[in-house]
Amino acid sequence: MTTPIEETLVLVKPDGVARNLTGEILRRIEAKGYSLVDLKLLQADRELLAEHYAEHEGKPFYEPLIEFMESGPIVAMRVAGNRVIEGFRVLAGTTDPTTAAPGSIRGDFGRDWGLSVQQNLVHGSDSPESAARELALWFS
Ligand code: RTP
Ligand code: MG
Repeated sequence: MTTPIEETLVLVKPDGVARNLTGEILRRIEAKGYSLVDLKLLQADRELLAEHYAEHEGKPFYEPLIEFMESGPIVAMRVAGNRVIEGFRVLAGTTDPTTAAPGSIRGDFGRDWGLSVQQNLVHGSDSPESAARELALWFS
């Protein structure tokens, strides 16, 4: 039985782009065997970010998160591979960089800036439904 190849949305957040980590993040994705299907550098506007983070509207970290995501360019990638949605989240590590496992992107490069945990370098879709929704949003 064959499993259909999945696609996920990966974002290198403004902190990752500013710290010149885009290449390192892409290297890890490719080294794992996933394929880059599409990529762009963009300045996200509030409308796009509000749609992207709609599930977090009303939470205390929502406004600072949107402001951070608007603060500089983002690299958006469409990445394909077998179980890539789950696999990229393992590559990324847990949300909080302080406790993310060494060997993961957030574990190896994430810093606690004392600003909650917004600046954690990357985003990856968390389910097939999120991936479909987010890919349509960022690569329409
Ligand atoms: P992401 O969506 O960015 O891949 O991260 P995630 O699934 O690991 O985390 P999620 O719960 O979806 O939160 C989205 C982003 O919001 C920021 N955040 N801040 N308590 C806080 O201050 C807090 N919690 C979450 C992070 O940037 C997180 O990645
Ligand atoms: Mg999430």
